[in-house]
Amino acid sequence: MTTPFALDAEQRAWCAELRGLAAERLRPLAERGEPGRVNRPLVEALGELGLLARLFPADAPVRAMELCLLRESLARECTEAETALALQGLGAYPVAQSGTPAQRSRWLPEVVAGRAVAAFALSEPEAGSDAAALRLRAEPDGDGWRLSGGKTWISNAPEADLCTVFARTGEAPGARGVTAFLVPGDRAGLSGDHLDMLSPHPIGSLTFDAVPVGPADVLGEVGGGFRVAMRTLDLFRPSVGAFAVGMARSALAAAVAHAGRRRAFGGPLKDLQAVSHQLAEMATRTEAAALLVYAAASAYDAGEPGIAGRAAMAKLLATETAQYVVDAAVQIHGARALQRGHLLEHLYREVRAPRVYEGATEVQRTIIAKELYR
Ligand code: COS
Repeated sequence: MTTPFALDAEQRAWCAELRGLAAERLRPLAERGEPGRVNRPLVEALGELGLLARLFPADAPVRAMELCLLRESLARECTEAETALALQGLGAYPVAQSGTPAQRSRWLPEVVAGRAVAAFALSEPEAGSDAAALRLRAEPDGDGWRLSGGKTWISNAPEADLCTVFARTGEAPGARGVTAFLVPGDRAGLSGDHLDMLSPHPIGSLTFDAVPVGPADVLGEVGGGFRVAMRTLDLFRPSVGAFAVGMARSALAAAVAHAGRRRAFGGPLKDLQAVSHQLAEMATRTEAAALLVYAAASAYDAGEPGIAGRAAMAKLLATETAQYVVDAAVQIHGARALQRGHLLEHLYREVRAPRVYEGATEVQRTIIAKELYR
């Protein structure tokens, strides 16, 4: 039986299989990709290996626990593969969640095959944490609208084949006037640029120059877009935590191996209590983060109440924990971990962004506090 407290034998075997696939099949493809650009062979491999199909099963809802185990396991061996999978999920989940049968049948099989690359376009230059302040205009035009304005820090932009775009359709203030649209990447008037980040990542900005959208492009209801975004984030936030747990486990394993091998002051580093206690703390906090992630994901799948708060707690604790664990692993390794190309040098750059994206740590605290007073 699956409990939030322990993975069952089948889950553990699947995680081991995923780590093997990540190390042997996906890592070589990731290494051949161009940093900062969508790696299409990698996304296609996620399709061919059936991993995207596990994310979007044909006749069943998306399972948070499945998503978390995928992300944690891939992250252990190949963060690029993890991220490519996660972005397909984030960009296309609003279609799975709120799309019409026509939208779903047009796009989901392509996403699952790894042939269509998806993006989730919520953030704007003037609206990040305060997502309801978004300004992208959807101005009425015939029976549809024209989108004008910009989005930024959009993963997979500007190369994505389909974008879930949140725009302001009405005069209603804040969250009320927002509508979600499914915009194909080749729609006239849509362009964009790449952004260069601390850790190379396919990410960019989108510019909308009177991009036409019609009723058939609406995801969910007109004026209901903010809920589409928030419900998507409720599913994905625990899984950002799972990504962080995967990185923490990888850093911890490297630190344990190094401290067992490296000699200083007449013995292995692990015999220094300063080091062994640090490893013990890293292991304990990683385990706590993993348990909170599994608990939030299990609660999501069981349809329990208070999901937004539990998702926020899981993301908050796991991403902050991973930052600590990776930093501590660097300290145990010393200068070698700072050398370009070292696993920990990579993780040190990679671990920073999850504390910011899909709601910064401070936003998660706001969500948790709001639920305390609900
Ligand atoms: N599920 C369903 N509906 C939700 C929801 C959820 N999890 N969270 C909020 N809503 C609804 C509310 O019920 C409310 O609807 P009504 O007006 O009908 O009552 C509406 O959305 C607005 O909610 P709220 O007032 O809580 O919104 P705020 O403007 O205060 O913003 C936060 C809430 C801060 C949580 C939101 O702006 C946020 O998540 N910010 C971070 C954005 C982010 O993660 N960006 C990353 C993009 S992807 S990298």
